[in-house]
Amino acid sequence: MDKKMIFSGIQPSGCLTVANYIGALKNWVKLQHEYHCCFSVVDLHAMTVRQDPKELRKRCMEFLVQYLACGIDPVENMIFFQSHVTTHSELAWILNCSTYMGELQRMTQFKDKSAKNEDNINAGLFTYPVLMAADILLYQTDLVPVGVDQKQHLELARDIAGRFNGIYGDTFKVPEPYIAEVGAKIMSLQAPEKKMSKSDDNPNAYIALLDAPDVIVRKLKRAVTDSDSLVKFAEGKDGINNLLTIYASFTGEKIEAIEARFDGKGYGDFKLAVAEVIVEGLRPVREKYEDLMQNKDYVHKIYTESAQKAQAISMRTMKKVYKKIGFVERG
Ligand code: ATP
Ligand code: LTN
Repeated sequence: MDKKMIFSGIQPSGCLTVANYIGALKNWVKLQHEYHCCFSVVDLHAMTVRQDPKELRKRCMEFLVQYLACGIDPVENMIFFQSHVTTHSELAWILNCSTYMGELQRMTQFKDKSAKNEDNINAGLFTYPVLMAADILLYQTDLVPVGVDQKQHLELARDIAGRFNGIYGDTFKVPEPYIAEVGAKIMSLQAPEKKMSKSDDNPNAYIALLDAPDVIVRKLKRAVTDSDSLVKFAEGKDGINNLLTIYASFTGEKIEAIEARFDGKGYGDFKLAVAEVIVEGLRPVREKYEDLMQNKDYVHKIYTESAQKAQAISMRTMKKVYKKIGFVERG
């Protein structure tokens, strides 16, 4: 039987962090052999906030290379830039006409991002989840591995698919989220009641995948914790809970086992140990990244061939959609 389908993407804003790694990339790597996967650098989504063109182009490439450096296998999976596959924008328009303003007004990411970008609350920021629905539905996706912050967008994608299918007949597969039990919401190192975000203005709030080991140690030492000294997962200890979660995600250990190991030790020792598991966990990523950045032809081949495949696969859905809604068939 054919493998089931996965689609996921990350927008090229800021720099990839351990939160993106734990919440998304690590799960992509885990699921990539069991499923047929599309992993995209969703550059069209990045346009919803102002970008410097030169910077954006550079960052898009760095993101794609980091996907590969994390261990995504480009032979078995498709890895491409969203803008290279024209069907994403095409389907987004159609789905825009099947989505209600009220649904989009409820999206918490829209509310958060409009508060942060008061001078640029553009229509794209508002319809962002519709483009995300198009990304997913184009490939008849079964499963979408994301962090918990994307759950609401995914529910909207399911609603849009269900509504469209109800009106026009079976067209889209209704996708399921894949949200890991541990690490679905990694918190900021500086304000642990807020999620870690890759475009945080304060670089001490996150660990970037490409941070040097001494930078990782320094950021961990500065991480905000609490005033007692127990390394224990508990209510009111957001900072320590977060560090325990990061440690557990990198080592695969249970939280209780980590607590037992650090019983009687202070936060200083624990923070250094967290830094060490991150440094070791990211070492192969950093090394592979450096290597791939020297190999631009190889990377070019991967994203070009992947985009061609993705265009062909998604075109099948597009044809079906145009037929169902009553457009005249292309000659
Ligand atoms: P930005 O700050 O630029 O909005 P972000 O850090 O929120 O970015 P996204 O591009 O929105 O990152 O998300 C990429 C993927 O990483 C998504 O699957 C998202 O759910 C996941 N993710 C983002 N932040 C976290 C987090 N703090 N913990 C776990 N997963 C996360
Ligand atoms: N909105 C997502 C990025 C994204 C995405 C997708 C994730 C765009 N299209 C399709 C999964 C599937 C975010 O993380 N901000």
